[in-house]
Amino acid sequence: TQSRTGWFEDARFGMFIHWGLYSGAEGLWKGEKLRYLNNYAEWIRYRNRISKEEYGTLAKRFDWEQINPEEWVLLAKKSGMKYIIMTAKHHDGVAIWDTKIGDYSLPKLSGTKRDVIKEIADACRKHNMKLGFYYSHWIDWAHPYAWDHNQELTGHVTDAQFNTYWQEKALPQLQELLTQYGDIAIMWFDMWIPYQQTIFKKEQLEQAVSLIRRLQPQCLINSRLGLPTDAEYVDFETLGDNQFGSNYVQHPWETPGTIAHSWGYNGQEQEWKSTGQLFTSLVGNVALNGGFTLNIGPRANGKVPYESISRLNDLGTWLTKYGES
Ligand code: JFZ
Repeated sequence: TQSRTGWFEDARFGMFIHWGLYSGAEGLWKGEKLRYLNNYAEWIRYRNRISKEEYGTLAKRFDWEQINPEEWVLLAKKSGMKYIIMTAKHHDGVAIWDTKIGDYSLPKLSGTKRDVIKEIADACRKHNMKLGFYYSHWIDWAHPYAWDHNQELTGHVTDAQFNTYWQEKALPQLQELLTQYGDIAIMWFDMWIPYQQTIFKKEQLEQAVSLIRRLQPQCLINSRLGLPTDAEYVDFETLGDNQFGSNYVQHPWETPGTIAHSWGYNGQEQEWKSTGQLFTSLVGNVALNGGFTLNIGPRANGKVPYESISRLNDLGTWLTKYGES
């Protein structure tokens, strides 16, 4: 097909990468496990009530000698995946790239000149892999005026304050991501309830859409931006996590899923899905016209856990043997 979504409808299988300051915590804070069992390692700042400053010290745990984003791209290729979605900013509010908007970025906190977003963009170009970014537009625990669920880290936020965050941090950062790294195939947002139930105004979300359409006309936008799924600016729907589709759906869709339970690296991880379960999600989704975005959570040294690699190898072996390419 010639439509914007044509390649995505053919792709079916992509890699999600959750990698950020939380990867350095490994699901443990000062010897204390992630509070509340069953919660995600990338939520540790929130769960364990860590201050912004202390959380920033996790940047010292990154091993820049070893970190090599090209390895992630090669792993995706070998696994039969057709796109990668990389966390550029997760709920912790930390920019992985060298943002000019504030000092709370991985490069500045860890005192490196490296920009992993640039490196993964270059590697994707080199290996003919589509690249998308995860950007947490709603929740941002680093900005005093952004959203924080129960507002335990940032306090109560008014509409006017939230708009300050939106205009002064979120939109300018999106602009950076859309202008500094070449072609961006997907912007993957993460607000899993309709905007009417949130602090967002429709106009604010439309500003994000206009920005993306103006700067990257081919870039796809997922439904978790928060606008109605049938709206013309939603290119594909993101169904619930780890969930297979249950009905044939006409429009493009995917589900994100993790190989483990956490999305970010968790040294305490106890729940690894079997290769069979992962196959079931992939094939089940594809049979219902959907796709599967399967997550890895590399460590702070960039290495992908063995449990993930072995499962991806199994998937890739089958796909290259029986798949189209
Ligand atoms: C969200 C994030 O909070 C999480 O850290 C991760 O990035 C994941 C991909 O997205 O978590 C969700 C969002 C929606 C559901 C479950 C977890 N859901 O709809 O079931």
